[in-house]
Amino acid sequence: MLTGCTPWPQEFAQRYKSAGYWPDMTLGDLLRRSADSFGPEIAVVEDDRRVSYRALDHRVDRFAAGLREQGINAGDRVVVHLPTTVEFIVASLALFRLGALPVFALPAHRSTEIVHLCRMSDAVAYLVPDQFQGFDYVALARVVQQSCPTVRTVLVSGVSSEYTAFADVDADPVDLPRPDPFDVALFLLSGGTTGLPKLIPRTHSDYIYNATASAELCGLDQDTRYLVALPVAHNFPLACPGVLGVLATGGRVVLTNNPSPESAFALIEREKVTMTALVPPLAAVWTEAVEWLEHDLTSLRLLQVGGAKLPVEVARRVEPALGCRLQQVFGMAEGLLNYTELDAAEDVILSTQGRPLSPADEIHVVDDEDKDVEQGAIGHLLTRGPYTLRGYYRADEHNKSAFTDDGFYRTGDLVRLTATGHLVVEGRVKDVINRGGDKVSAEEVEEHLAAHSGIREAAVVAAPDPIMGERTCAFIVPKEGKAPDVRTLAAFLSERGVAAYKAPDLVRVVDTLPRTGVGKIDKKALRLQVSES
Ligand code: OOB
Repeated sequence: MLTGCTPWPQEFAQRYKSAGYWPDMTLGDLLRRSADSFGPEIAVVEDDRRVSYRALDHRVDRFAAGLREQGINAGDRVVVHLPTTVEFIVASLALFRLGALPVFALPAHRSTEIVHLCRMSDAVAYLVPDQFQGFDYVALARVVQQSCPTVRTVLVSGVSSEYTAFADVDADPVDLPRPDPFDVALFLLSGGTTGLPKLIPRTHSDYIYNATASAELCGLDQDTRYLVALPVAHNFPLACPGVLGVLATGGRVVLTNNPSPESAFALIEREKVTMTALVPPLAAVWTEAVEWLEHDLTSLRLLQVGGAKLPVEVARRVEPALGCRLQQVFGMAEGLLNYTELDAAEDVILSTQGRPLSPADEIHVVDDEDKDVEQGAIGHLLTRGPYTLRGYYRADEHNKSAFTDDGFYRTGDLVRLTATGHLVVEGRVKDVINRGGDKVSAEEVEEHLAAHSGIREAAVVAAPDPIMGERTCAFIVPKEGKAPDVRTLAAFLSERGVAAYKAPDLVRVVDTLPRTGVGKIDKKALRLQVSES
């Protein structure tokens, strides 16, 4: 396995293979198999573009050959920073076929995050759009290349006079050595526990299982029309079952970068979309928008909601408003996925976050000493299984505390297990703010704030929010003079090249921060302060 990654112990690998969880297949093979079975069918729709399975397969072969001409080889890491487009799908599948490893960044990421990802992965290439939502990604690429000497190649989806455009990443298909299905195929980003995001290695085989087992559970078939409404580089729309699950089954993927009800409802009507995946704030907006928007949503059969806790009042509105079934999804880029079953009892669908996807998923709900709590009590969720990582990439020190000695991943989530074996998420211990599905590491934001000339000390906690679930609240001890406000801090973080969603939503100016007995900042006390006001 790729150095810097922790393989599953032999005995587990053997077991997962012989029990059929790990197919002897690469993500490149997966598309080839679908192209052979569903060739002329439409695989992907984006605006007026309709790409068949056969055409997608050809384009991926040509792009893979083109990447090789650009000097990108098997084992190389490539930071992929593309919005939800056909090009994202082509580039990713071509990298899989080549055996080069995409590192999937989110469109909102900026120089600080991208430089970190390039350095962590020693990326040799960086893939960007020319521009997206008013932001110049080519200018960003220049900055990234200056800071990361390993990044030899920048490829631009769209127009570029400076770098090679995707249209020129095109060569006659060549025979490429097949990557090892049991080796790492891609890197996802952790929601952040401490500081900057960690890289999560996923193998071809484990990720195929992730997508295809999810596809089966969600009842995907050739008639599925899946709307990608969340950024496609995120695990949820990518593989839960998402794009990869649909492409494995012969259904159709419909792409959009605009999940607003105005735009998405029109697409659902036009493309007869049967399912999609949303985060809770979007699900809430959609259920309200049906009151003023008149679109035919009768094709919609399933709405998946996950990424953050879905309030039960919103859950209740889904079926009557949108005329489709709700599925709660409690997942993580690290692996473990929990789904409510399509035929689960109503109270299970409304008030739990589902059950582990795989019979081979092992979970424990434990106390602070790692002892199992009584059935039904709240505890820390630990998990291991055929598609859950055994270690973050190049993070030996962090791995010591993120995993138990016997390889269970400490999710940082507080859960309880119901009598039916479903999980209810009750909170978390990791120092992360879950801003409607976007994860913000408190420590990361605190480090940026501490660099502001007007701030002596800062602590960041989650503030409850009726729409987002949580928002980011910064407690600030100012130096002499006027303390910076929300707008000043947003501008400051933006100047530092930090994604906009990490800027504090609220600022509280205080004289001192409360401390615990051992002198650490007392975040519990701070959380209490924000929730009481
Ligand atoms: C998904 O993945 P990540 O990696 O962005 O975030 C994982 C974390 C979980 O550990 C948990 O804290 C939170 O997000 N979370 C939920 C949740 N789904 C995720 N908390 C409460 N209720 C839920 N339904 O967020 C993700 C990955 C794959 C599928 C769906 C979501």
